[in-house]
Amino acid sequence: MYKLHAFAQSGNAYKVALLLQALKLSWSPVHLPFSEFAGGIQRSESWRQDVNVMGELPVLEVDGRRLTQSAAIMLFLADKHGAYGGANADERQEVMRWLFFDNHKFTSYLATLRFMKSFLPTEPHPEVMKFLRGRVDNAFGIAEKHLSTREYVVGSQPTIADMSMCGYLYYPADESGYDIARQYPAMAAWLERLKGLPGWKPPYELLPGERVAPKW
Ligand SMILES: N[C@@H](CCC(=O)N[C@@H](CS)C(=O)NCC(=O)O)C(=O)O
Repeated sequence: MYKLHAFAQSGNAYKVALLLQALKLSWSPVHLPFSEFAGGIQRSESWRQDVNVMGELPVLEVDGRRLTQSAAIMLFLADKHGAYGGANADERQEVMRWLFFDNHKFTSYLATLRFMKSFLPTEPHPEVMKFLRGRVDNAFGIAEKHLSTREYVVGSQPTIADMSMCGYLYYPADESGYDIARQYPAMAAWLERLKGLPGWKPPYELLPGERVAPKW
């Protein structure tokens, strides 16, 4: 039985939950309430010592170990269960390439922008938001072009690269300000295809915790 430390607002935790579902594994969430996360509990010395020295979710508990970093967790699960890691060595290399792109450029700017727009206690500075939108537009443009000629990010079947890149894309449009269905048709079609993954559910149904109305 896997235990996933998570809350519904965490797209990074959602990535791992999607893979656990797709692999049809038995798992249960360990809920960190979003109010505690927003209050910064993950930055405390005790939380870092007890849960994750990097001060982040997701954390996956398995066989007495605590695995962290969604991409590393997904690579571990794909290897262990022999699925979604790419059909051969070339695809595996491509999966890694897109995972790194996702973590550095695709998820990170989008997640930061969404967090600032929806959850910051004080109104974010317009210039900061403009900068982040520029970075997101750039990353989305790359994904849109890539997906306009193919069904999945790597190869002809879904992989963990898809599950990583879609992690923040099923949240309601008002949380990030991006309406993907309207603005990015190839990405929108790809997101519809990924709903066919075994056990797929949107984040607020798959992970524990309530929606919080966007603040800004
Ligand atoms: N690269 C990490 C990013 C994890 C991450 O940033 N998680 C957020 C929650 S979605 C977090 O715990 N942030 C804590 C903080 O920045 O203080 C991953 O993919 O697991």
